[in-house]
Amino acid sequence: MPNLLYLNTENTYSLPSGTLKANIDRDKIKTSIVHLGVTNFHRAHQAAYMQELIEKHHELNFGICGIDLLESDRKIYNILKDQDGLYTAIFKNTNGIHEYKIIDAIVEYFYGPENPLAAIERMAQPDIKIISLTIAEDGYHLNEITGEFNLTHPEVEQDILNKFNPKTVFGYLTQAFKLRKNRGIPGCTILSCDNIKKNGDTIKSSFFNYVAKTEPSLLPWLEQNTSFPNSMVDRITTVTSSEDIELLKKKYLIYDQWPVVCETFSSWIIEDKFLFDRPDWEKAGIQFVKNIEPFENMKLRILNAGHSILGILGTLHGYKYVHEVANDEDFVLFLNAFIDKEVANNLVGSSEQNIQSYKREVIQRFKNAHIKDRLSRICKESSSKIPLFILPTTQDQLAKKDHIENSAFLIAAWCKYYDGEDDQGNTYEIMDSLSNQLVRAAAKSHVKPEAFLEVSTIFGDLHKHQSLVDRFKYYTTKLRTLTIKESLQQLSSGRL
Ligand code: CS2
Repeated sequence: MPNLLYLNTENTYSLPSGTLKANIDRDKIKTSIVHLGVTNFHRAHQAAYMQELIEKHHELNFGICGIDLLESDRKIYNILKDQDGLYTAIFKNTNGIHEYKIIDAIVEYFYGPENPLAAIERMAQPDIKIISLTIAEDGYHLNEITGEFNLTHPEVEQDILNKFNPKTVFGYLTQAFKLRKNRGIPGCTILSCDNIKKNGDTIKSSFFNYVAKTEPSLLPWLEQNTSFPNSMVDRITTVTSSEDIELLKKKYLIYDQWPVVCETFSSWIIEDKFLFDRPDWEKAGIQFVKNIEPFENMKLRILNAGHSILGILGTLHGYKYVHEVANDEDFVLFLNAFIDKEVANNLVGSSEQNIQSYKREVIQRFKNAHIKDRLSRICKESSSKIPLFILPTTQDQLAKKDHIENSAFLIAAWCKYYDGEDDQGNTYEIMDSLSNQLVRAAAKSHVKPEAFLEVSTIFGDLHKHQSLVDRFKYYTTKLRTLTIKESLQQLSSGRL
């Protein structure tokens, strides 16, 4: 291929003007945000919002310093270092129209596993006003049943022993804030951007629990010098494929080693309780509210739950992508029924009209064939997702002695998912840190169906609700004799 440009600052000067790269003097961007966990989602969401402020409103005071904490982040760290923090965001809408933009917002980057003290030192510098994070559901080390911080998680225990070589976000935060306090530097805002209910309150409680155990004398200062807004984040961001990399080479002659691919839709709603300055995010369409609960409940219980439902049921059929399942009426009927009969009456603070229009919009977004969102991405770490996205609905319904058929069917389907074979006779990979336990429970359920519901780290005491157990047992047995499509068809026509 002729004259390929490797993406880095110098080479962007050779790009024809008016194409992907805005005309910005990156040296003028000052860092004020540290972001922990430079995931695809962060690159497509928060960094893209910052890009808009930089490009359209000349906001140069809130550049991002990305810090990766996991061994598995080595690849993105190396690439960002190589590309001077630059990467391309590819926005794909439902009509197949793609927009491309080189994102300048990440101006510094550190890699914790290589040099934890350098990362901690950067977090402790006075120019940092916000520490935001996307560490995924399992990064919070919550006990799935109680929702409390799990101080006995092996990584947490390891951090308690090795303060200066932490692995968890809590170990890093503790050391950074200790430095800030000792040096007389003010604290800052910690902004969780993960799909967790009350994500700000959750990170605060986990962090403070960790500090109470490791550095109790720091707690009173932290109480005064930190703030943890809750937020709701939303943009479907897929796993980048080699075709996307090739597309950029072909269309723009750019070699970007890891572009990010997402839908055009984006939303971010935050509680406005920042300790010091924050960017004028309103200018980029971010909404600030007093109470996040109605927004986050709707997002987690409709969109994320909907994803998990299509992910599990679709995988059982043999589909590979979200849009394939979302365009199959048998599956969409089930999703609609779950939302209408079980989710909707637990969404306190949202009108029926809002719920219905949000649901329709979400299903439309799922139908986007151009982003090619893989079911394997959705099903990855389901053991952290189902307890956050689906089971709260089941619990609410049980408490009200209301409809639980769809929950019971879905949990039964999730059990069958761990058999590892789809209805076309193909096997699929199960990527879950609890897969050993869940595969074993699913195997047992062939003889004793309720064995799956008895995995208490996931289901708590759900196995004590006889109405759920009965329906779960019934569906588990049926699902093992019928295909998922047959089961869904029989369920919707009242024959199951
Ligand atoms: C998905 C989310 O991981 C999942 O299961 O539901 O990543 C989803 O795509 C985002 O939350 C969309 O905002």
